[in-house]
Amino acid sequence: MSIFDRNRGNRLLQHGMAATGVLMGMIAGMAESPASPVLEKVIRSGELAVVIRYKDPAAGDGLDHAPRVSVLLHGKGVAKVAFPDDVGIPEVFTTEMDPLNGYSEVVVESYSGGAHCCEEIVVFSAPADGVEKVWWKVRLGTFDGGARPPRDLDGDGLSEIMVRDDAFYYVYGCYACSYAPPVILSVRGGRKVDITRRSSFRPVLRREEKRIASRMRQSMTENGGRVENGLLAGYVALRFLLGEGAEGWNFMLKHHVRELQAFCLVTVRPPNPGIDAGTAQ
Ligand SMILES: [Ca+2]
Repeated sequence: MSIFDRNRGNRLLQHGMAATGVLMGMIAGMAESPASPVLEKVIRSGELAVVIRYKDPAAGDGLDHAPRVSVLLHGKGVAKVAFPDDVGIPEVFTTEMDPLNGYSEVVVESYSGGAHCCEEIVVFSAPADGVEKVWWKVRLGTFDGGARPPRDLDGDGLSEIMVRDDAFYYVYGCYACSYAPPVILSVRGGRKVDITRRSSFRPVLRREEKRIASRMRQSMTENGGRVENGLLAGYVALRFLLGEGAEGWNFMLKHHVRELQAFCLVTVRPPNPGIDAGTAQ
């Protein structure tokens, strides 16, 4: 080994020892870091109290603690849920969704972090036949995007939650060039119900139709009179929801892009045996 190599070797050794020292210091520091406190937020609504327990997401161990939500009626616990895979503070809404019991529903929404997915939505609902019983925990599912506060979409005094049919993303086109039709959800008697097709929501679907029609006109301008297939698929589904599936299907036949758009697609299971599915790239 030359003098240069020996010096270089000594420098590397010194750097290595220094780095090891820093690493050991970091480990010691981590070991000495006190656990961050579990924080508590209480939301009161009439006879209900909703307790949210979480850690500050910015704390060193903030992501190691599953956020938890408990519902108390007259001070007694009637429902609880934990989100072991999620981060941050769950959002809570109390609102009337199911007219068959005497209490507001408690809607809890928790986010997993990451792009697009997932917002998990859980609804707690009182059984109609007993005020002190354990409440039903109705899982509406996990959805693309952020929180969706429940709203009364048809003016009947009951709130609904509008999500999107995420199955339409990445199947016929990339995320940004796809349209996912709406799904309007509620709860009845402890069960999740899809009430999108109710006549009272037709104005909501018509507004959606106008919105997607505008996007499709822009797509036709950019694609020589053709509409991106990711938009068309959701549009056809929306027309089916309106009871106008044949019209939507015929529009698709006239305007779809003939060539396979393989960018960012995913493999999907065919809805019926014997029908070919799209292919992933
Ligand atoms: Ca309503």
